[in-house]
Amino acid sequence: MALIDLRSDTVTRPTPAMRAAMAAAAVGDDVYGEDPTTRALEDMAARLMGMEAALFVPSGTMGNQIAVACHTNPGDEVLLEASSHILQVELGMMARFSGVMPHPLVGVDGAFTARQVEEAVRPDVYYLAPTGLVCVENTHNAAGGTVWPRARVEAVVAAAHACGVPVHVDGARILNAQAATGVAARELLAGADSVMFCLSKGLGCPVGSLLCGSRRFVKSARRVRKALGGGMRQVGILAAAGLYALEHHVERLADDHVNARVLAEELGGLAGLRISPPQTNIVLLELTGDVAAADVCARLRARGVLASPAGAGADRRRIRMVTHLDVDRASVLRTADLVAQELRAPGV
Ligand code: TLP
Repeated sequence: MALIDLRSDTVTRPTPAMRAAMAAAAVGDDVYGEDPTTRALEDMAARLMGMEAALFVPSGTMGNQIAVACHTNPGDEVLLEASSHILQVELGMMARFSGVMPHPLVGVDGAFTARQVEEAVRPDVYYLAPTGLVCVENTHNAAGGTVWPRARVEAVVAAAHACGVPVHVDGARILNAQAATGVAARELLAGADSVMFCLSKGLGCPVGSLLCGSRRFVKSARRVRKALGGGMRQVGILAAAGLYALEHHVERLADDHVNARVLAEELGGLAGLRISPPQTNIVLLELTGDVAAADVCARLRARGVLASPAGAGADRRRIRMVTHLDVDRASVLRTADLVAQELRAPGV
């Protein structure tokens, strides 16, 4: 039985053409700055994001945490959305590694407002922790792959900058936001100071993310990456996958969005399920009956479909399904069919 893996867009495997590009990559020692393929990827990423420079990092988590470390001083507060990846799924590393304190803002569909930023930034009073950074997550994972409208990012950036506070964008899936809106990623950043985006999600690479910002920022980011043990040597093998993906896998992200919409539409009428139309490639299924997400996921697994329970608590009622390169229309239709069967099954 061929598995349909909808747990995440991180599960993609490199295509034969991507593997061929990796095998053919020119390499050198990147810690000496001598890996031409990595240089080419970093240049391309910086151009794509409208930034001066970029740094190849092993993961989105490392990219985000380096950004937090470079933008802040220990003791600072960081304004970020309450269910954001940096706060919820990065092991509390902002506190442990950078010594900063999260100041969560509750957003709607993962987006907070400029007003919330203005109200949360600490005044310059000697006994208050200074606000060191604002983080925006676009698309917002836990909210269901929702897109921050450009105007909202622009207003948040303006509010932060008016207080002298930089803005970092966790753009793990910013190219999905680009595909969904038709607005270039560099425009969606709306003057933010740094962005991290992932190659190993919808773009289908085996490893890697890019952290982009000013030349000065990337210079300090490179030092922090090395301090974390993230200096890599003949990493052009991986960078070649990134170059290949940026050339061949960006446009097709729109296909994943169509598949996500089809999945949501097919499931739409089912009793016991509530679904909002997905904006990008993440579909959140909310179970309205008495059944736990883990039970439904276990039943689906037995029938060859992998999906993840989402949200907080042991009796979670939400299931996340993510479309990607390795999921075609037929798989999505089969999934919808199996979910319908399982929700109608006795005991559900
Ligand atoms: N997200 C993963 C899991 O960690 C939840 C997933 O399957 O969606 N920012 C955002 C918005 C992310 O969704 C992720 C990964 C990261 C950062 C971290 O990237 P990695 O996994 O490369 O460290």
